[in-house]
Amino acid sequence: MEETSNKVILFGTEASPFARRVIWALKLKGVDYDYVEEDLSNKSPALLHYNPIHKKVPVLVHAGKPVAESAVILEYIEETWPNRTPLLPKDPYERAVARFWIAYGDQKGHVFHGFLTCLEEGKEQAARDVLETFKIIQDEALGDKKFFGGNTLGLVDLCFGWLTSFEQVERVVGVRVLEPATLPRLHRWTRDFKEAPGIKENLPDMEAQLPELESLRKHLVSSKS
Ligand SMILES: N[C@@H](CCC(=O)N[C@@H](CS)C(=O)NCC(=O)O)C(=O)O
Repeated sequence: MEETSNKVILFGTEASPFARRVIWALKLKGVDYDYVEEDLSNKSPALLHYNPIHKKVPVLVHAGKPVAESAVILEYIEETWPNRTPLLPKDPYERAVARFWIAYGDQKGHVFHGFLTCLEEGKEQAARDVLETFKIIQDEALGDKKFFGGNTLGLVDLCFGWLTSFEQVERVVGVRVLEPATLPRLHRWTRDFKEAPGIKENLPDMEAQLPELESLRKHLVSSKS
């Protein structure tokens, strides 16, 4: 029965930036879905069944069929519900540019991970590396536009949406990087993004995640040294 219905189910966690992108896309598109909050220390049989390769969230199940990997899920959502709040430009070249920046952000995951897990002596270098990446995102991807695609939100914004929680990461690490003085346009974008309809009502409660983020940093740092 479930296999043939058009039911949409999302497996995620509150703190996952990858799952959050998908939540925002579904909300902006007005797609009804059931949400399953996973415990990543005790993954459900359903998650392991639907994502046997990576065993990670998010997974979107539509009409009984699973789609994994957040960037792939976003494209699937855009192609399945193209007319409800388009999230990719119509022009093929502009679509290619959007895909380039989504891939760029994901390829730079190690820089952000390096910041979260830096040891005391590596803090300055880790902060410089993040700043350099943020500058590229600000100057080359965002430019003078309000959002990455222009005046309205798109998939690139959703993929960089986790930057709105970077302040909590900075607090846990003890260094500030994304500040108005150094990155004025990217900082302004984080404020506009947080205020945008569809996003504002669906932001993660990152203050509540602070203790978890603290212990994640401690765990990652201790397994490094
Ligand atoms: N490339 C994946 C990354 C997903 C990912 O790293 N998910 C994390 C949570 S933020 C996870 O499920 N981790 C569980 C694990 O690694 O076992 C995507 O874009 O969906």
